[in-house]
Amino acid sequence: MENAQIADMFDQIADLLDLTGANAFRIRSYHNAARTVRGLSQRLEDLVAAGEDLTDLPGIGQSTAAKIREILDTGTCKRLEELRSQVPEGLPDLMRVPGLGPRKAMQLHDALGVATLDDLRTAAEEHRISTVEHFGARSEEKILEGIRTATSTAGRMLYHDAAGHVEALSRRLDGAGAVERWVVAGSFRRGMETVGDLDILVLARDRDAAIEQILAFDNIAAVDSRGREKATVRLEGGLQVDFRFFEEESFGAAMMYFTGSKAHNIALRRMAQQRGWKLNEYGLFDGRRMLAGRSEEALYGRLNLPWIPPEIREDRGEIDAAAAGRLPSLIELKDVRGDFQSHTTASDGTAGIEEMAQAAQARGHSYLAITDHSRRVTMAHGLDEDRCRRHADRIRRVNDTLEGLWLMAGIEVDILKDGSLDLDEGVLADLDWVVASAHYDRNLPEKAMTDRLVRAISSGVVHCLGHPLGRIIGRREPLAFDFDAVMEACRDHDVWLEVNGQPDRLDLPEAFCRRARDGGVQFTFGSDAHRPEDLSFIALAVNVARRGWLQKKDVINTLTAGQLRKRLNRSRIAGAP
Ligand code: DGT
Ligand code: CA
Ligand code: CA
Ligand code: ZN
Repeated sequence: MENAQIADMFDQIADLLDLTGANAFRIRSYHNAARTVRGLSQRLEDLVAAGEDLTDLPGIGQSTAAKIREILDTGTCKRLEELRSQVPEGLPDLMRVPGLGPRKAMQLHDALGVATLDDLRTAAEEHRISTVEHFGARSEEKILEGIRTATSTAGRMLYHDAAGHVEALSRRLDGAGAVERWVVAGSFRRGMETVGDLDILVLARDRDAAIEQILAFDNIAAVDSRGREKATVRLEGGLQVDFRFFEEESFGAAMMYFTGSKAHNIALRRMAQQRGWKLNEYGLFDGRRMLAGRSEEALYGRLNLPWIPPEIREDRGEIDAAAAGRLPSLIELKDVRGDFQSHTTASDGTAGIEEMAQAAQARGHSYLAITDHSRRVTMAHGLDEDRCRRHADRIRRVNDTLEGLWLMAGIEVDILKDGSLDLDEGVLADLDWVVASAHYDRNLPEKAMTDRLVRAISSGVVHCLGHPLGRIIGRREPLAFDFDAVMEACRDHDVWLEVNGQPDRLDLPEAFCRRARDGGVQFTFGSDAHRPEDLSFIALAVNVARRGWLQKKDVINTLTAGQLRKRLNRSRIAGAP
C-alpha cells in the first residue's frame, strides 16, 4: 500500500463528509492528513512496521492514525465504506466540477437525478439546470466550463503525485538484480504539470528475468499486457506504466524517442530525413549503417545540435535556438538560494517559526520569507495589523539567533475586491517581504479584475504577486484578467511574479513564465510550504520555470542574501510610500 493511496482515501472521506454536511473542521482535518501522508518521504507501511508513533506526524491524530493502521491491514477502512454507502454513487465525481460544492451537487442530484458528469453535461446543454432553484443560465455556462476543467485533467495525475510513484518504483527497480539500467522518459521526464502515464525504459541482458522481477513488484495492481519488448501495468492507485526494453546501443535513441514530445520528435525526424537519414527509437541510420543511438548527446550531435534539455522539447522554437547556439541555460535547483513564501501556525501552517527556519537551514537556504495570511483569510486565522507587527517581531527575534539564514519577516497579504490591500500600508512597509495574493471575489469581470491586480501591484509596498493566475489544476479556473496589463504594471513598479510550487497550483504556469520573461518581468519562487517538509516544493517551481525557458538571471531567488538586501532597498526607495 503506497502513501498516495492512503492519502486518496483520506481525501475521499473528506469529500464524502462534506456531502453529508459534516462540520468544516472535521473535513479539513482529513484533507490535512491526506496532505501530510502525501508529502512523507518514508512509506507509512515502513513507519508502522518500525513501530513509530504516527501521531507524531503533523495533522495525524489518534483517529487518523488508527485509520492508517486499518487501511494497511485491510486495504480499506470502515468509515470510508460507511460514507460511500450513504451518498449516491457518482456524487463525488460531480463535486470535482469547480464551483459545484457538495450542497449544490446534492441539490442537482435530487432535483434532476444527475449522477455522472455526462448526465450533468446533458442537463446543462438542455437548459434543465436553470429550472432548479438558485441556478440560472449563468450557472449552466459555468458548469459546462467546469466540466471542461475537470475532464481536461481526468485520467491524468499531478506531477508531484506521479513523482511519489516514481520514487516507489525506483526503490524496486534498483533492487531488481536483472535490471541493469532504467530511466523514466515521457511527460514525466519533461517535467509536465500532469502526467498521463509513465514510460520507463529498461536495459537488461536477461530480459525474461527482468520482466519476472518487475511484474512481481507489490505495488502493481494489474498487468495489462506483456511481451519481449514491452509490458504495460497498472499501479495501485491507477497510474499506468509502460516498461520498454532496449539494448545498450539503442538506449539513447529510445530515451530521445520516448521522452518526446511527439512534436519535438517529428521535427527531429524531419531534420534527419533532409540529410537522407532515418531516425527512430533504435537509432539514427544512413541506410543500414547506424550513425548514433547509444546516447542522446551523440544523436543530437549527429544532427549538428547541442543536447536539448527535456523540459523544453516541445517544438516551441528549441530546435532553431539549439541550431543557432542560442539555447537558454535553464535555471537549476542548485541555483536557488532561498524561498519567498511559507506559512506557520500563526495562520494555517502546521509548524512554528523556529521549526520552519531549521528546515530551511537543513535545505541549505540563505533566506526564507515567513508569509502568513492576512485577516481576510478568516478560515486560516489571518493576521490583523496588531498580530502582524507582533509576528514580525517574533520572526526577527528568531532571525537574530540564526547563522547563515535570513529569516524574512513577511506576509501574504490579501488583495481585496477593489485592489486595496488587506492591511495598513504603514505596517506592510515595515516588513522585509510582502506577497500580495487574490483569494476571494474570483468572479469579477475581466476589466475589474485587471484593475484590481494593477492597483495592488502599484501600491508601492508589494514585492511580488502570489500565485498570479489563482488556478488550481483540475479544480479551479484561472482568474480572468488582462495578463499583458498586469505584466506591464509589474515591470513599471519593479514587482515580481511568483512561481508557486504547490503541487496543484504550479502558478505562474510555464507558458505565462515565458511570455512574462519576454516582456521583461522577473520572478520569485515560493514553495508556499505549510509544513517544514513542503519546502521541497521549491523544486516543482524550478520545473515549471525550466519549461518556461527561465534562466538564472530571471529569478530573484538566485541572488545571495547580500545581493537580495541591496535589491530590496533599491526597489523600496523607488516605491516608498
Ligand atoms: P502523457 O503520457 O500523455 O503525459 O504524455 P507523453 O509525452 O509521455 O506521451 P506518451 O506516453 O503517449 O508517449 C511517450 C512518448 O513517446 C511521447 O512523448 C513521444 C513518443 N511518441 C508516442 N507516440 C508517438 C508517435 O506517434 N510519433 C512519435 N514521433 N513519437 C511518439
Ligand atoms: Ca507518458
Ligand atoms: Ca505511454
Ligand atoms: Zn495564497
